[in-house]
Amino acid sequence: MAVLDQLTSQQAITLENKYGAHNYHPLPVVLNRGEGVYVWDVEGEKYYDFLSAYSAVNQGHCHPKIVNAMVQQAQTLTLTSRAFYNDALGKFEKFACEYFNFDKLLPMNTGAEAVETALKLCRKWAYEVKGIDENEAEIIVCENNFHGRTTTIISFSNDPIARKNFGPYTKGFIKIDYNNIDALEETLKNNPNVSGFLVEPIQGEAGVYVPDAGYLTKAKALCEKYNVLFIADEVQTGIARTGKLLAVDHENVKPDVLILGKAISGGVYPVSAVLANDHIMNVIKPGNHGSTFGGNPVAAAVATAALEVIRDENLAQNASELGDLFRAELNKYIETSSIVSLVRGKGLLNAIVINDDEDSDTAWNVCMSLKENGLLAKPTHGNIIRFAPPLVMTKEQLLDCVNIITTTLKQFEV
Ligand code: IF1
Repeated sequence: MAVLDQLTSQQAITLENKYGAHNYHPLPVVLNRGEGVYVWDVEGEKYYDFLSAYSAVNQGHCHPKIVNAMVQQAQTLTLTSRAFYNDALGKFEKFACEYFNFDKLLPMNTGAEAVETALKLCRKWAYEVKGIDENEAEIIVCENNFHGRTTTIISFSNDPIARKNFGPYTKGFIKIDYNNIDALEETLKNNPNVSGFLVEPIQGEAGVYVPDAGYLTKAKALCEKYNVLFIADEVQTGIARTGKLLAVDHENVKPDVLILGKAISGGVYPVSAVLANDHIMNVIKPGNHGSTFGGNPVAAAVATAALEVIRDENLAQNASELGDLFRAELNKYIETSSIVSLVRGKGLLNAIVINDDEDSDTAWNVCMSLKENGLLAKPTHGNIIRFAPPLVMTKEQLLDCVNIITTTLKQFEV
């Protein structure tokens, strides 16, 4: 079979199963086109995308402005490595620093790499600025976190599937309950070697778990009190997804270290970044850190365009309004539903909890039916379904989707 032949869905699935490592369990749909809030499968069926590649495609599929920026740059210069300067990176760094109000940016490619970068930055700051004894620095993380899949990051995960048989694990992390300010204070008080607090402003993988109002503000204040870096992982929550540019903006909290990925490129190209002010970022010196592709000209052009789209199309505002509408409409349905117990989230990062235990396959079956009815979503943790459409959705489209979702759920009521 020639690679360029049009495959049927079943052929494409069979190929992946035979030649690809089995590190995912995808919904059985094979996509080959996307535009805005829609994707199409190889048989031509059209779907609303309610995952947005885990919040990477906030600007909608194949946004012409972002794709055009990529094509233009790709025809001019794609990669120099950081052994030489290129004329795109500095412009992007200035643009992003002004956009997010930080002194400096360190460019990487994937979310996990940006998290690793932030951890290294925090440790070096601990030794060279805070004055912790070498190899003694600790970083506080939260139970049920998701920060990526590198060996260090999975060392402080508590998901057995992500972690088991990948040891030995990296030391230097203390895990505390999420959304528990007393646990944070207690840990800071008892551990003078703590130099950072790494936190997701909303826990995505845990099932879109939104902390109490004030949690992030209080956590930031505690970090200041104990001279500890507040490190916000906004890889999933950032770039307008929750109805503000950053999820920390809901509480006007300014992180010491900001981690961005996914939608900073509109899902067009892998781009991630760590931002911090000079007194922190300046501990990084030549040779300490880097990446062949990090900060390449295509990434710089794509990310600049992606951030422009967020601003020019008021996507944070749209996410906020549509998110309120989505939860209000679903709450109306839930009042009389025997199958869904709640909807939660912020902006267009939402989840419903199915009235079932984590081992049940109801959420998977609901997602299969949603697919039959023209909407793609994926379960997380067995009984939770995440709903995260592109932020370029219109109100009419959202109401159409609410209709698909509630009609589908009704089929599962007993
Ligand atoms: C997968 C979840 C989403 C992230 C945060 C860093 C990263 C992620 C807060 C790493 C990545 C992903 C990756 C994805 C599933 C996914 C996910 F379900 F696990 F939680 F988005 F909802 N920090 N999140 O959420 O970024 O290295 O992947 O670029 O397939 O593993 P990455």
